[in-house]
Amino acid sequence: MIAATAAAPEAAPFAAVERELADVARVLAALPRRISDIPALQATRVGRGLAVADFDNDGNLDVAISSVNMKPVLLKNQGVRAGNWIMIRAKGKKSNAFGLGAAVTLETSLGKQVKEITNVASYLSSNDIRVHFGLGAAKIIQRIEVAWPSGTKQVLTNVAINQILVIEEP
Ligand SMILES: [Ca+2]
Repeated sequence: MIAATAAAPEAAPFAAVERELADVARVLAALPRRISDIPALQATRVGRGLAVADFDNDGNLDVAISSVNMKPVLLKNQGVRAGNWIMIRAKGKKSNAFGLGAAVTLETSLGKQVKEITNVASYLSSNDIRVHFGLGAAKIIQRIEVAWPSGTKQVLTNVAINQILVIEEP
């Protein structure tokens, strides 16, 4: 007879994504009822480029839109912040100066997130070269690993939240 053993609980692979989606839902719930209620979006325009960046370094991502024959629009995100955050600016030495192509893996008590540093955006636009992570209710970042394009791996531990962190390639 084979004794039954309790299976180890599987880590919820999408728990971090579900938490991030819940954060987005909370932010959306705080927005005006319809997107067309936002004054800056009431004008008819032929939009071309769109770039996402934290223009005022407050931890909320903002949006800039360029249009044909019209002044560009900057939509400053003044919504309710649903949680903690960190933004990371990678400075390469052996790799490119902006760290483009580096993979950043971040671990908190709420789970793991991975993002690539890229500035790819829409037509003739460039997003913030700093990578933004939403952290929800996490109070500290237990581990950050940067896999640089050069092949170098760098690890930081016990990193403070709600900051813009510059990480230089060793
Ligand atoms: Ca902002």
